[in-house]
Amino acid sequence: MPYTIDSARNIFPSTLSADAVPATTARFAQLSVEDQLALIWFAYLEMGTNITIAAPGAANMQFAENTLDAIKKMTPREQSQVMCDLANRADTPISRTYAIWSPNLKLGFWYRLGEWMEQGLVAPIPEGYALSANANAVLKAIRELEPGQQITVLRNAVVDMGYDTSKLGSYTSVAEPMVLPTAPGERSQVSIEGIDNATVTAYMDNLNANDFDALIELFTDDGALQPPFRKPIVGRDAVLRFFREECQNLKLIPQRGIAEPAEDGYTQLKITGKCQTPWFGADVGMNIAWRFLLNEDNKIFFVAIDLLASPKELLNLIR
Ligand code: ECH
Ligand code: GLY
Ligand code: GLY
Repeated sequence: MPYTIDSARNIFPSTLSADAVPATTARFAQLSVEDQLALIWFAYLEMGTNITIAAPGAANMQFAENTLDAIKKMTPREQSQVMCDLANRADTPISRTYAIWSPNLKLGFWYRLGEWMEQGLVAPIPEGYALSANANAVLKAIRELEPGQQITVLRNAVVDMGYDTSKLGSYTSVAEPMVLPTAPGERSQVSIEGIDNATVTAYMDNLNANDFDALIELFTDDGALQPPFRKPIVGRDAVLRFFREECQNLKLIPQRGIAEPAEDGYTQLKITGKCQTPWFGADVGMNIAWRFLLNEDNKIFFVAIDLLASPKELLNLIR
Protein backbone atom coordinates (compact mmCIF):
# COMPACT_ATOMS: atom_id res chain seq x y z
CA MET A 1 0.00 0.00 0.00
CA PRO A 2 1.48 3.41 -0.88
CA TYR A 3 2.19 5.86 1.90
CA THR A 4 -0.29 8.49 3.01
CA ILE A 5 0.59 11.53 5.11
CA ASP A 6 -1.08 9.79 8.04
CA SER A 7 0.98 6.61 7.73
CA ALA A 8 4.15 8.63 7.10
CA ARG A 9 3.69 10.35 10.47
CA ASN A 10 4.46 7.03 12.17
CA ILE A 11 7.94 6.42 10.81
CA PHE A 12 10.53 5.94 13.57
CA PRO A 13 7.83 5.54 16.24
CA SER A 14 10.36 5.15 19.06
CA THR A 15 11.25 8.87 18.77
CA LEU A 16 10.46 10.50 22.12
CA SER A 17 9.31 14.08 21.75
CA ALA A 18 9.07 16.56 24.61
CA ASP A 19 5.52 15.79 25.78
CA ALA A 20 6.12 18.10 28.73
CA VAL A 21 5.68 21.04 26.32
CA PRO A 22 2.05 20.39 25.24
CA ALA A 23 1.26 19.21 28.78
CA THR A 24 2.56 22.45 30.30
CA THR A 25 0.90 24.55 27.58
CA ALA A 26 -2.45 22.90 28.35
CA ARG A 27 -2.10 23.57 32.09
CA PHE A 28 -1.12 27.17 31.36
CA ALA A 29 -4.23 27.64 29.20
CA GLN A 30 -6.45 26.71 32.17
CA LEU A 31 -5.20 29.65 34.27
CA SER A 32 -6.92 33.02 34.56
CA VAL A 33 -5.56 35.60 32.11
CA GLU A 34 -4.16 37.68 34.99
CA ASP A 35 -2.23 34.63 36.17
CA GLN A 36 -1.14 33.85 32.62
CA LEU A 37 0.33 37.29 32.04
CA ALA A 38 2.00 37.44 35.45
CA LEU A 39 3.39 33.93 35.07
CA ILE A 40 4.96 34.77 31.70
CA TRP A 41 6.40 37.93 33.20
CA PHE A 42 8.06 35.98 36.03
CA ALA A 43 9.23 33.17 33.73
CA TYR A 44 10.61 35.68 31.22
CA LEU A 45 12.54 37.59 33.90
CA GLU A 46 14.00 34.39 35.35
CA MET A 47 15.04 33.09 31.94
CA GLY A 48 16.68 36.41 31.16
CA THR A 49 19.26 35.79 33.87
CA ASN A 50 20.65 32.80 31.92
CA ILE A 51 19.97 33.52 28.27
CA THR A 52 19.93 36.67 26.18
CA ILE A 53 17.11 37.49 23.81
CA ALA A 54 17.94 39.43 20.65
CA ALA A 55 15.95 42.60 20.02
CA PRO A 56 13.78 42.37 16.93
CA GLY A 57 15.07 44.49 14.06
CA ALA A 58 13.14 47.71 13.30
CA ALA A 59 12.31 46.52 9.78
CA ASN A 60 10.84 43.32 11.20
CA MET A 61 8.50 45.27 13.45
CA GLN A 62 7.08 47.76 10.93
CA PHE A 63 3.66 46.09 10.72
CA ALA A 64 3.19 46.21 14.49
CA GLU A 65 4.29 49.82 15.05
CA ASN A 66 0.84 51.42 14.73
CA THR A 67 -0.63 49.04 17.26
CA LEU A 68 2.30 49.52 19.63
CA ASP A 69 2.04 53.32 19.37
CA ALA A 70 -1.69 53.18 20.05
CA ILE A 71 -1.11 51.08 23.17
CA LYS A 72 1.63 53.41 24.41
CA LYS A 73 -0.81 56.34 24.30
CA MET A 74 -3.48 54.56 26.37
CA THR A 75 -4.07 54.93 30.09
CA PRO A 76 -2.47 52.21 32.25
CA ARG A 77 -5.91 50.73 32.83
CA GLU A 78 -6.58 50.48 29.10
CA GLN A 79 -3.14 48.99 28.55
CA SER A 80 -3.80 46.23 31.06
CA GLN A 81 -7.15 45.64 29.41
CA VAL A 82 -5.53 45.19 25.97
CA MET A 83 -3.14 42.59 27.39
CA CYS A 84 -5.98 40.72 29.09
CA ASP A 85 -8.06 40.87 25.89
CA LEU A 86 -5.20 39.33 23.93
CA ALA A 87 -4.76 36.53 26.47
CA ASN A 88 -8.55 36.05 26.56
CA ARG A 89 -8.72 35.88 22.77
CA ALA A 90 -11.46 38.52 23.01
CA ASP A 91 -13.07 40.00 19.90
CA THR A 92 -11.50 43.48 19.85
CA PRO A 93 -9.82 45.40 17.01
CA ILE A 94 -6.34 44.88 18.50
CA SER A 95 -6.99 41.18 19.11
CA ARG A 96 -8.05 40.81 15.48
CA THR A 97 -4.99 42.67 14.20
CA TYR A 98 -2.70 40.56 16.39
CA ALA A 99 -4.34 37.30 15.35
CA ILE A 100 -3.12 37.46 11.76
CA TRP A 101 0.49 38.36 12.59
CA SER A 102 3.25 35.79 12.07
CA PRO A 103 4.71 34.22 15.24
CA ASN A 104 7.81 36.42 15.08
CA LEU A 105 5.72 39.57 14.80
CA LYS A 106 3.70 38.50 17.84
CA LEU A 107 6.90 37.75 19.77
CA GLY A 108 8.42 41.09 18.75
CA PHE A 109 5.28 42.91 19.84
CA TRP A 110 5.50 41.40 23.34
CA TYR A 111 9.24 41.96 23.45
CA ARG A 112 8.59 45.69 22.99
CA LEU A 113 5.75 45.75 25.51
CA GLY A 114 8.04 43.96 27.98
CA GLU A 115 10.70 46.65 27.50
CA TRP A 116 8.12 49.37 28.01
CA MET A 117 6.75 47.65 31.10
CA GLU A 118 10.26 47.58 32.58
CA GLN A 119 10.75 51.25 31.72
CA GLY A 120 7.42 52.23 33.25
CA LEU A 121 5.98 53.37 29.89
CA VAL A 122 3.30 50.70 29.86
CA ALA A 123 1.27 49.29 32.75
CA PRO A 124 3.43 46.68 34.55
CA ILE A 125 2.35 43.45 36.17
CA PRO A 126 1.42 44.77 39.65
CA GLU A 127 4.42 44.53 41.95
CA GLY A 128 3.98 41.67 44.39
CA TYR A 129 1.24 40.08 42.26
CA ALA A 130 0.53 36.76 43.98
CA LEU A 131 0.15 33.86 41.58
CA SER A 132 -2.57 31.34 42.39
CA ALA A 133 -1.44 27.93 43.64
CA ASN A 134 -2.09 26.42 40.18
CA ALA A 135 -0.13 29.14 38.44
CA ASN A 136 2.75 28.60 40.85
CA ALA A 137 2.71 24.90 40.02
CA VAL A 138 2.84 25.67 36.28
CA LEU A 139 5.71 28.12 36.81
CA LYS A 140 7.56 25.41 38.73
CA ALA A 141 6.95 22.95 35.89
CA ILE A 142 8.38 25.47 33.41
CA ARG A 143 11.48 25.99 35.58
CA GLU A 144 12.18 22.26 35.40
CA LEU A 145 12.15 22.14 31.58
CA GLU A 146 15.24 22.40 29.40
CA PRO A 147 15.77 25.89 27.92
CA GLY A 148 14.66 24.76 24.43
CA GLN A 149 11.41 23.48 25.92
CA GLN A 150 10.94 26.61 28.05
CA ILE A 151 11.14 28.94 25.06
CA THR A 152 8.74 26.66 23.16
CA VAL A 153 6.15 26.96 25.94
CA LEU A 154 6.57 30.75 25.92
CA ARG A 155 6.29 30.89 22.14
CA ASN A 156 3.14 28.75 22.22
CA ALA A 157 1.57 31.08 24.78
CA VAL A 158 2.26 34.11 22.59
CA VAL A 159 1.16 32.44 19.35
CA ASP A 160 -2.12 31.28 20.91
CA MET A 161 -3.15 34.78 22.01
CA GLY A 162 -5.43 37.05 19.99
CA TYR A 163 -8.77 36.48 18.32
CA ASP A 164 -9.39 32.98 16.96
CA THR A 165 -8.39 33.07 13.27
CA SER A 166 -10.75 30.20 12.50
CA LYS A 167 -13.58 32.68 13.18
CA LEU A 168 -12.18 35.27 10.77
CA GLY A 169 -13.16 33.81 7.42
CA SER A 170 -10.51 34.37 4.77
CA TYR A 171 -7.57 36.55 5.68
CA THR A 172 -3.98 37.17 4.62
CA SER A 173 -1.42 36.83 7.36
CA VAL A 174 1.09 39.60 8.05
CA ALA A 175 4.75 38.68 8.46
CA GLU A 176 8.12 40.38 8.70
CA PRO A 177 9.76 41.19 5.33
CA MET A 178 11.77 38.51 3.55
CA VAL A 179 15.54 38.49 3.82
CA LEU A 180 17.58 37.66 0.73
CA PRO A 181 19.01 34.17 0.48
CA THR A 182 22.67 33.93 1.49
CA ALA A 183 25.01 34.47 -1.48
CA PRO A 184 26.23 31.18 -3.02
CA GLY A 185 29.86 31.67 -1.96
CA GLU A 186 28.91 32.38 1.67
CA ARG A 187 26.73 29.37 2.40
CA SER A 188 27.55 26.83 5.05
CA GLN A 189 27.37 23.12 4.31
CA VAL A 190 26.30 20.56 6.84
CA SER A 191 27.88 17.16 7.16
CA ILE A 192 25.89 14.48 8.91
CA GLU A 193 27.52 11.39 10.38
CA GLY A 194 26.00 8.25 8.81
CA ILE A 195 24.08 10.15 6.10
CA ASP A 196 25.02 10.54 2.47
CA ASN A 197 21.81 11.79 0.91
CA ALA A 198 21.78 14.79 -1.41
CA THR A 199 18.16 15.74 -0.64
CA VAL A 200 18.66 15.81 3.11
CA THR A 201 21.87 17.83 2.98
CA ALA A 202 20.29 20.23 0.45
CA TYR A 203 17.28 20.60 2.80
CA MET A 204 19.54 21.66 5.67
CA ASP A 205 21.80 23.90 3.55
CA ASN A 206 18.92 25.67 1.76
CA LEU A 207 17.04 26.28 5.01
CA ASN A 208 20.22 27.65 6.62
CA ALA A 209 20.68 29.95 3.59
CA ASN A 210 17.03 31.19 3.66
CA ASP A 211 16.77 29.86 0.08
CA PHE A 212 13.15 28.81 0.29
CA ASP A 213 12.60 28.66 -3.50
CA ALA A 214 15.33 26.05 -3.83
CA LEU A 215 14.17 24.32 -0.66
CA ILE A 216 10.59 23.80 -1.85
CA GLU A 217 11.86 22.15 -5.05
CA LEU A 218 13.00 19.24 -2.87
CA PHE A 219 9.37 18.41 -1.99
CA THR A 220 6.81 16.42 -3.97
CA ASP A 221 3.73 18.42 -5.04
CA ASP A 222 1.66 16.77 -2.31
CA GLY A 223 4.56 16.73 0.18
CA ALA A 224 4.11 17.71 3.82
CA LEU A 225 6.07 19.17 6.70
CA GLN A 226 5.10 18.64 10.33
CA PRO A 227 6.54 21.25 12.74
CA PRO A 228 6.95 20.34 16.43
CA PHE A 229 3.59 19.74 18.20
CA ARG A 230 1.60 20.66 15.10
CA LYS A 231 -0.36 18.90 12.39
CA PRO A 232 1.31 18.41 9.01
CA ILE A 233 1.30 21.35 6.60
CA VAL A 234 0.37 19.74 3.30
CA GLY A 235 1.24 20.73 -0.26
CA ARG A 236 4.00 22.84 -1.76
CA ASP A 237 2.11 26.15 -1.61
CA ALA A 238 1.33 25.85 2.07
CA VAL A 239 4.81 24.58 2.98
CA LEU A 240 6.46 27.43 1.04
CA ARG A 241 4.27 29.97 2.82
CA PHE A 242 5.28 28.43 6.15
CA PHE A 243 8.98 28.68 5.24
CA ARG A 244 8.62 32.34 4.28
CA GLU A 245 6.58 33.31 7.32
CA GLU A 246 8.15 31.25 10.08
CA CYS A 247 11.57 29.95 9.08
CA GLN A 248 13.86 32.90 8.40
CA ASN A 249 17.30 32.90 9.98
CA LEU A 250 17.05 29.54 11.69
CA LYS A 251 20.26 27.60 12.21
CA LEU A 252 20.04 23.85 11.72
CA ILE A 253 22.94 21.83 13.09
CA PRO A 254 22.23 18.19 12.22
CA GLN A 255 24.73 15.80 13.77
CA ARG A 256 24.05 12.16 12.88
CA GLY A 257 21.45 9.91 11.35
CA ILE A 258 20.39 6.66 9.75
CA ALA A 259 18.86 5.89 6.38
CA GLU A 260 17.04 2.73 5.45
CA PRO A 261 14.83 1.45 2.65
CA ALA A 262 11.07 1.65 3.20
CA GLU A 263 8.10 0.32 1.18
CA ASP A 264 7.51 1.10 -2.52
CA GLY A 265 11.09 2.20 -3.14
CA TYR A 266 10.82 4.95 -0.55
CA THR A 267 13.66 5.76 1.87
CA GLN A 268 13.20 6.74 5.50
CA LEU A 269 15.84 8.73 7.34
CA LYS A 270 16.11 9.97 10.88
CA ILE A 271 18.56 12.74 11.68
CA THR A 272 19.21 14.22 15.12
CA GLY A 273 20.98 17.41 16.08
CA LYS A 274 20.42 20.97 17.21
CA CYS A 275 18.45 23.95 16.01
CA GLN A 276 18.86 27.60 16.99
CA THR A 277 16.28 30.38 16.66
CA PRO A 278 17.38 33.93 15.77
CA TRP A 279 15.84 35.08 19.06
CA PHE A 280 18.39 33.30 21.25
CA GLY A 281 21.16 32.20 18.87
CA ALA A 282 23.72 29.84 20.38
CA ASP A 283 22.35 30.52 23.90
CA VAL A 284 19.62 27.92 23.30
CA GLY A 285 20.32 24.78 21.30
CA MET A 286 17.10 22.86 20.87
CA ASN A 287 17.44 19.07 20.61
CA ILE A 288 15.74 18.11 17.36
CA ALA A 289 14.93 15.07 15.23
CA TRP A 290 14.07 15.23 11.56
CA ARG A 291 12.16 12.18 10.28
CA PHE A 292 12.20 12.16 6.46
CA LEU A 293 10.29 9.95 4.05
CA LEU A 294 11.64 10.33 0.50
CA ASN A 295 10.02 8.88 -2.60
CA GLU A 296 11.78 6.83 -5.27
CA ASP A 297 12.94 10.07 -6.96
CA ASN A 298 14.52 11.22 -3.68
CA LYS A 299 11.85 13.95 -3.24
CA ILE A 300 10.49 14.76 0.20
CA PHE A 301 7.03 13.27 0.64
CA PHE A 302 7.06 13.93 4.37
CA VAL A 303 9.31 15.42 7.01
CA ALA A 304 8.50 15.72 10.71
CA ILE A 305 10.48 17.97 13.01
CA ASP A 306 10.34 16.90 16.65
CA LEU A 307 11.54 18.71 19.75
CA LEU A 308 13.15 15.84 21.67
CA ALA A 309 12.36 14.85 25.25
CA SER A 310 16.00 14.97 26.36
CA PRO A 311 19.57 15.14 25.02
CA LYS A 312 19.71 11.35 25.40
CA GLU A 313 17.24 11.13 22.49
CA LEU A 314 19.92 12.53 20.19
CA LEU A 315 21.45 9.05 20.23
CA ASN A 316 18.18 7.18 19.58
CA LEU A 317 18.59 6.21 15.95
CA ILE A 318 16.80 2.90 16.01
CA ARG A 319 13.63 2.10 14.16
C1 ECH B 1 5.81 39.72 28.93
C2 ECH B 1 4.74 39.64 30.05
C3 ECH B 1 3.35 39.70 29.50
C4 ECH B 1 3.06 38.56 28.56
C5 ECH B 1 4.17 38.32 27.60
C6 ECH B 1 5.45 38.84 27.75
C7 ECH B 1 6.52 38.67 26.73
C8 ECH B 1 7.05 37.48 26.37
C9 ECH B 1 8.08 37.34 25.34
C10 ECH B 1 8.46 36.06 24.98
C11 ECH B 1 9.39 35.73 23.93
C12 ECH B 1 9.59 34.42 23.61
C13 ECH B 1 10.40 33.97 22.45
C14 ECH B 1 10.40 32.64 22.14
C15 ECH B 1 11.00 32.07 20.97
C16 ECH B 1 10.96 30.75 20.73
C17 ECH B 1 11.44 30.17 19.53
C18 ECH B 1 11.38 28.83 19.24
C19 ECH B 1 11.80 28.40 17.95
C20 ECH B 1 11.81 27.10 17.52
C21 ECH B 1 12.14 26.78 16.22
C22 ECH B 1 12.28 25.49 15.74
C23 ECH B 1 12.46 25.31 14.33
C24 ECH B 1 12.29 24.12 13.70
C25 ECH B 1 12.18 23.91 12.28
C26 ECH B 1 13.12 23.10 11.65
C27 ECH B 1 12.97 22.68 10.28
O1 ECH B 1 13.75 21.88 9.74
C28 ECH B 1 11.79 23.15 9.48
C29 ECH B 1 11.22 24.42 10.02
C30 ECH B 1 10.96 24.39 11.52
C31 ECH B 1 7.13 39.26 29.54
C32 ECH B 1 5.96 41.17 28.46
C33 ECH B 1 3.81 37.43 26.43
C34 ECH B 1 8.72 38.55 24.76
C35 ECH B 1 11.13 34.99 21.63
C36 ECH B 1 10.88 27.82 20.23
C37 ECH B 1 12.19 24.30 16.61
C38 ECH B 1 14.32 22.59 12.36
C39 ECH B 1 9.79 23.49 11.83
C40 ECH B 1 10.59 25.82 11.91
N1 GLY C 1 15.35 38.96 16.92
C1 GLY C 1 14.94 37.83 16.15
C2 GLY C 1 13.99 38.10 15.02
O1 GLY C 1 13.56 39.22 14.80
O2 GLY C 1 13.63 37.18 14.33
N1 GLY D 1 9.90 28.98 14.14
C1 GLY D 1 10.82 30.00 13.87
C2 GLY D 1 11.19 30.90 15.04
O1 GLY D 1 10.37 31.19 15.88
O2 GLY D 1 12.30 31.32 15.14
